[in-house]
Amino acid sequence: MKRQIRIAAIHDISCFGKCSLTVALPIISTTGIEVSVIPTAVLSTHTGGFTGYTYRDLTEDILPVISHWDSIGINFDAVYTGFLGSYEQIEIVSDIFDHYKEQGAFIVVDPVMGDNGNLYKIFSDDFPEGMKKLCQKADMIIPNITEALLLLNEPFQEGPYTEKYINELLEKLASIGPKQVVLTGIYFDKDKLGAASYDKATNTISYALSDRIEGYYHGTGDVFASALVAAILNGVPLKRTTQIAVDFTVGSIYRTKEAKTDIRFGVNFEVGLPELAGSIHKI
Ligand code: PXL
Repeated sequence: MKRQIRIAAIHDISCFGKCSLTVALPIISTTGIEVSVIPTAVLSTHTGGFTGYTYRDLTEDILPVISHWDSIGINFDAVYTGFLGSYEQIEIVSDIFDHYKEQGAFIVVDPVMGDNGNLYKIFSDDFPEGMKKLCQKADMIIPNITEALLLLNEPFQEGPYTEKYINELLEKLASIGPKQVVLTGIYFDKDKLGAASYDKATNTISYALSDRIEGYYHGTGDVFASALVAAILNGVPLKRTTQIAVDFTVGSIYRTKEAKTDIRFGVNFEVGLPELAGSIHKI
């Protein structure tokens, strides 16, 4: 059997509400990849729409975890980061990137910062600048439109978008540093919604669109990014990877809408896991 791919996922654990590590672990593991985790904080729920959640910051534990791993000779094929709780955590993660890049790890940053034109309330105004520094070190970044415009320090634009606008955004994002950019939340008309990908090496842009399902569902960015990371590390080409991640996310939203689940509770991605694994290993 081939050597198993191993990644380190650095996100918070929101104990209820299906996002960050509670989606990254099952989604990536189901595709045959080993996932080690560095929890950056433990919250009773995510911060989107709940009040009164607990928040235990784990910043002080991050570097000791890495030191222990080093002492037993653990290395990684990739490092995947999402929600980070503070500017200080960004700086620590930046050093972790340097450490694992030296060992040849592929670095993926989902610059989780906001949605619908707004920076999440818990972040200070300098947070996007810090996230941009992380993106400079990444091989791949996965922003939504809000996060892309925060990274580029440009005002939020409502869609529908033109291809020209999206293509320019992709190129500007790639000029920050990453070789591959996947931009979510793009639409050219009101019926279809999806993601665009850009591969700097081949100068290729492609779109992966699906029927739009009305409504905002929490955690879909993490579901999408985790499926994307799973497929790309399993060797699926970027264009197909993006379509797989779109289809998996849309299926998850569809089931959740049908069940009339509270939108804060996260989406039913679990039922789609066998199909995700199948579509990744079919190639
Ligand atoms: O889904 C992104 C995310 C992850 N973790 C926490 C969050 C959010 C978005 O609000 O609050 C704690």
